[in-house]
Amino acid sequence: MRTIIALDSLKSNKDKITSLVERTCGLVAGYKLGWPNLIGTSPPKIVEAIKRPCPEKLLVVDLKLADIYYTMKTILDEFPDSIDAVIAHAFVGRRNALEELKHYLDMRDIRLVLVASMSHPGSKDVIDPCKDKILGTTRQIKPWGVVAPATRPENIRIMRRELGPGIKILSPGIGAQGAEPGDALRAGADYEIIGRMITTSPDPVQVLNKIIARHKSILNEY
Ligand code: O7M
Repeated sequence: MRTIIALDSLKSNKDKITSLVERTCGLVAGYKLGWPNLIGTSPPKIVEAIKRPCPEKLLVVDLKLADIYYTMKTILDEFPDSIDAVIAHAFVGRRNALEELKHYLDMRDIRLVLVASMSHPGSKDVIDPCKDKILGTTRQIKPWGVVAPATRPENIRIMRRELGPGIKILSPGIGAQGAEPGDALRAGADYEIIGRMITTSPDPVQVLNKIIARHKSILNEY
């Protein structure tokens, strides 16, 4: 299972989230919860809406943290230990930020994922030109994973080559943003983060089955 469903379009509607999770739990690697799901509710409630029906799959909390350590920790203290991974921006750097964040998450047995490159064209303006510094910071922090875009598979190839096989690559940009399911896996990603293509479909299970068939055929090629 290589798909992580981004739940954004369901906002903080716990019934809709639980219903989608119940139908798709056996077909995915996990779920990604973001700010659109958290506004107007409390973190434990929305986490429970996913973890109760599907406790064994990854729950990635995408806060795109980009702050001093104290503030990042204060936000994360609101989340239960049942979350599996947290996403932060790599560009905040190590000292009084990612180093302490990694230590804090290690203590809670929660994995860290750093944003290394983004799927939208604006990533080329500021983030991508800092690639070498982002890679250097990533090597020092040793997160569980990084985010790199399916819309620019060459960036996934660079991350895989530079970071080696030990770091997971999570890749968004499929469907609504233009890349095809399997594009990121073919470039070396471990997981594809897919949102609207699944969550706004009248038949999410059928869409997922097609994605799984595509993933299988691509993984068989390699
Ligand atoms: O498939 P979509 O476009 O409906 O959703 C994509 C999800 O991936 C959505 O939750 C975005 O916030 C997220 N995302 C990107 O689209 N681009 C990025 O560069 C990074 C992310 C992301 O998940 O960062 C952690």
